[in-house]
This record gives sequence, structure tokens and C-alpha cells, in this order.
Amino acid sequence: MRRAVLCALGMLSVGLLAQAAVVRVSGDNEWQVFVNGELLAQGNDWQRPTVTEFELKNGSAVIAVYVHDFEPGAAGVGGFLADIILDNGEYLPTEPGSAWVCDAGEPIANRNDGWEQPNFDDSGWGELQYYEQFGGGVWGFGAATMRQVLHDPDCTAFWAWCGPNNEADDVYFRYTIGKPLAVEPTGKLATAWGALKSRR
Ligand SMILES: [Ca+2]
Ligand SMILES: [Ca+2]
Repeated sequence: MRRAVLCALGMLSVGLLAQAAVVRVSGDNEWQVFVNGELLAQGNDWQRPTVTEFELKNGSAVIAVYVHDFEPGAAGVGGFLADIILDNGEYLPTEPGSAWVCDAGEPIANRNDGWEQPNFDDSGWGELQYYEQFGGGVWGFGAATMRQVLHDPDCTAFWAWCGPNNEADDVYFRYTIGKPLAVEPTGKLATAWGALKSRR
């Protein structure tokens, strides 16, 4: 009993389990935002980021974003900027060292491998290539307009792409919130989450 309470307190000190989140996305030039495989937002004006609220299941969700650059190859650059805000205060932007992963490929109309699904195996995907932080770079002149959306909290994400942003024009990104502890028996996990919830 005492041991269980201490264990729960230890988990609390690490951070409350998030139950809801918001993902804010901009893409140069157009983008689609999927949460757990479902298309929830799309945009085609990088100065007007989409804002998508969603609930987490046992603290987990998979964000998948497709971005298409209009100008073929080196005729123009692409860009991707995103941040995830959890209701426990965690902030997960696109930034060097973050857990976002990416894959460049065919236009989305030709892609049918389930890349947006939560159970998709993205272990072969790579790290993003990062550019300027929000406010700088070729997108800097649009920051004031974007900040009308990205102000609470202030966005500190970095613009990114999958490889050099003047090469691929169709790129895919994924972020897994709260990677489940797959090796734990589900009954044990449910007990732990239940104990946590009852203390909130
Ligand atoms: Ca291009
Ligand atoms: Ca472009």
C-alpha cells in the first residue's frame, strides 16, 4: 500500500499524464494534419497555421503531417513548422534533437502504405533537417501574421524539412506522443493509470 502510493507520487513528479493536446502546423505550401489516422486539418497559406485540438488515449496519440511544396525541386523551397502543446504543460516543437521523424516520397494521392496510421512502423524514417527558428529565415516576414495564431504559448519551433528543402516536394512527418510501454501487461498498466487518475 505505502509502496504503491510512493510509486504513484514518483510518477506524478515526472509529470501528469496529459489527457488533451493541441497541434499547431504551418506548411510551405500546403499541408494535411492527421491525428490517430484521421484527417483533422488542412491548409495552404503558411501564414495561417492550423490549430487542432484532440484528446489523448492513455496519454498517447500519433500526429502525422503531409506537406507539399508547390514549386518543383529547386524552383522553390518547402517548409514545415509545428508544435504540440499538452494539457500537462509539455511543449513539443519541431526543433533540433526532437523526436519528430520524416520521410520524403510520392505525392499523397499515390501513397497508400498507411503512413498516417498510429500503428505504422516509422522506425525506418529519419531525422528532420532544420532551418531557422520561427520568426527568421525566408518565412520571417510572415511571423507577425502567424503570431496572431501562435502566441499562447509563443511558438519556439524551427522550420524544417525532410532533407534539403529545395529537393523533395512531398514530405511526411510523424510524432508519437507518450509512446506506450508495449512490454507491460495491459492489466498492470491500467492499474497504474487508474491509480494516477484517482489521485488527480
Ligand atoms: Ca521545391
Ligand atoms: Ca514553396
